[in-house]
Amino acid sequence: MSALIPRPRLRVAPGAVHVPGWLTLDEQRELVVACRAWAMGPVPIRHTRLPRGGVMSVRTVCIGWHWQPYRYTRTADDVNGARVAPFPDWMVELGRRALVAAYEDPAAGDGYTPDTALINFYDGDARLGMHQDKDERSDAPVVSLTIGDTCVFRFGNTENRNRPYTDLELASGDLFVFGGPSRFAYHAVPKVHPGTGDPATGLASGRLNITMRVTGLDDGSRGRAPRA
Ligand SMILES: O=C(O)CCC(=O)C(=O)O
Repeated sequence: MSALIPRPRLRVAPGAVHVPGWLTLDEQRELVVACRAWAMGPVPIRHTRLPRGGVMSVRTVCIGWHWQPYRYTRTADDVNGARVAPFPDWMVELGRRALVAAYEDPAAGDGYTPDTALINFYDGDARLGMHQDKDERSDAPVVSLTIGDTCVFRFGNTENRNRPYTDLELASGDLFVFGGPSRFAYHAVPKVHPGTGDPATGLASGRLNITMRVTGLDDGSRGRAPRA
């Protein structure tokens, strides 16, 4: 008989915390249903085109605000011009609960109001290179949720794409939060392990990742703006 090896909660760097198995199976199922609907529209999930002509291997759909390199807009001008689906209140609540769990502080979620989420789908070959999440005007934490296949998640430093970095595995139901001194750390997904997810989540294959963020934008704002 095989025993499940418990995976401990890990503070990877100041402000960066991995909480394994945070989402229940029911929560994962509900998120899969919601993400599947968002992937259909009003803006369909797509491979993001990069300014130099490359195409990302990950497929992405956004809610709240649409991200394209390297700005947020309400309408998906690089896809079909439609306004993205609104960011639901239940997801704001989920984001707040995530901060409480990650920082083990009942007040950690107070005032946290994420207004965008990038929903990434990785098939077995998809990867994401080292990058910073820096198109937001806010330094509020990023809340990242994994459903489906396990991946290698590389969490680096705030200076450059190189070492030092830590490689860890994010499995279905895991939460990863990066805020505070780690908010602008470089990070990447160099590998997904196909076939490691549990189809009971509703995801037969691949990896779903949801990153909630605070853009710091309002409807009067467009494009990249310097952080305060
Ligand atoms: O898939 C992940 O775990 C990371 C996603 C990410 O880095 C991003 O959307 O910017």
